[in-house]
Amino acid sequence: MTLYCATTNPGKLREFRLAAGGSHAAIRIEPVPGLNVIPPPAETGRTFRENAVAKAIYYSRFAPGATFADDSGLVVDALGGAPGVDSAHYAGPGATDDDNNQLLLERLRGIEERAARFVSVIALAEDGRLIGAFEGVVEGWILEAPRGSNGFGYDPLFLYPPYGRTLAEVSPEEKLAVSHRGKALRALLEFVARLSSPSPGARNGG
Ligand code: ITT
Repeated sequence: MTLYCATTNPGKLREFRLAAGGSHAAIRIEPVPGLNVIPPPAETGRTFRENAVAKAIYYSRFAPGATFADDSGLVVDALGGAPGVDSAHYAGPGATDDDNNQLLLERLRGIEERAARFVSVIALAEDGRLIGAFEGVVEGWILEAPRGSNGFGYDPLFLYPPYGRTLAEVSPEEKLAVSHRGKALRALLEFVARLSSPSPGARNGG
């Protein structure tokens, strides 16, 4: 079956496709048709869940089948949870990943307590109705300078302690195995696989 993916972020799309190509190869992930000409919805929610649900419901009206959206970001304890739902535009409208990373380093200058986590909520909707929402979290530590060139966003500053490397220094497969998005997406794919396989009762004719 095909799941339509509503993201304008190429880094997210690469990770979704990589995940679907693994243990759930029967589920294809395609971008929502014409996504680049659909006006994006305002992301006004105060939580990742609110924004993910709003995006999935909105974009599902433009897609021919079940559609999912991810709302995600970086939560830094010492900054009271910032950048949080503002992660994509932390340094202002039109900010690049570099701009956001620079601002994060400035805000954390001189601060020793640098615990942080990435959070992803993936919501699934069809025809404007919510079907489910799935959350994933990965705990880490913000470095004082970027390391690595894989991934996207805040990955070069996000040390994943069990690897001893940032998420920009590991392979896409290594990132997906432990990341917030990998966890949320695996929950989504397992949910969809269960929905689309016949129940044991139905298989036995009962
Ligand atoms: P869509 O809404 O179109 O999916 P977006 O990039 O605007 O794209 P969000 O509003 O969810 O998506 O913002 C997510 C931001 O959080 C993203 O732009 C990065 O700055 C950061 N982020 C999320 N996941 C990340 C990851 O795996 N690695 C690094 N940064 C991440």
